[in-house]
Amino acid sequence: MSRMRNDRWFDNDGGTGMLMRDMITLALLGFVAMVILLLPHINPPAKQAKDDIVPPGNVIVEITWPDSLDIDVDLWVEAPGDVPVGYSNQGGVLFNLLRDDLGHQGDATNINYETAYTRGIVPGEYTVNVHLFRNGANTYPVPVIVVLSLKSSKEARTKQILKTTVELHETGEEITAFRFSLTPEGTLIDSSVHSLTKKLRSPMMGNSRGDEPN
Ligand SMILES: [Ca+2]
Ligand SMILES: [Ca+2]
Repeated sequence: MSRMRNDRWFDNDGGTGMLMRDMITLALLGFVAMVILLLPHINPPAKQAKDDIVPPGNVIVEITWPDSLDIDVDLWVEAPGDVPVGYSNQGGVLFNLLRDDLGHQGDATNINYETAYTRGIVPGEYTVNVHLFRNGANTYPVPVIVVLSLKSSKEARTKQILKTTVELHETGEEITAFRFSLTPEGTLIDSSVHSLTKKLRSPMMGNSRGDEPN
């Protein structure tokens, strides 16, 4: 009788089975704890990669010119029914200029880059101009690469649709890089693209940052 009670309450293998169960339980708890600790780190890389490819804006215009040159080029854009947007008027109804790049002045890096973008798309004709404000490098001509990208809806991917290079030959020169029309759905009308000159800067602006005529 006494032997039966012992068999009931105590392992017959001298405690080895209980030890194994404890070790397995501890291993499982350790594994679960490790998974819980790692969970926050599993998804962010994919999410971050997705965020990285979504620039702001729906109609995006970018200009670049040689980083090595201390030259102040200006981007001027005009949306349908809106006022021209450039260094002296950096926000319209549709377009915003992100920053007036002054060449090497006031830059933390030597990048020479200006960008303007819309919030939303309205149908009609858009104009993109570049203007040579100051040439501290005294090097001519100044090549300026102009790129137009479109993001036709919140869900759509941003696509580069136009690219050209224009050359500026003197201070004060303003060149129309391209004019183009978009449909209400935000689609480029291929036959609408041309570069007939349309001045966007006011003739009264002169060539000073204070918008005073020379
Ligand atoms: Ca500029
Ligand atoms: Ca710069």
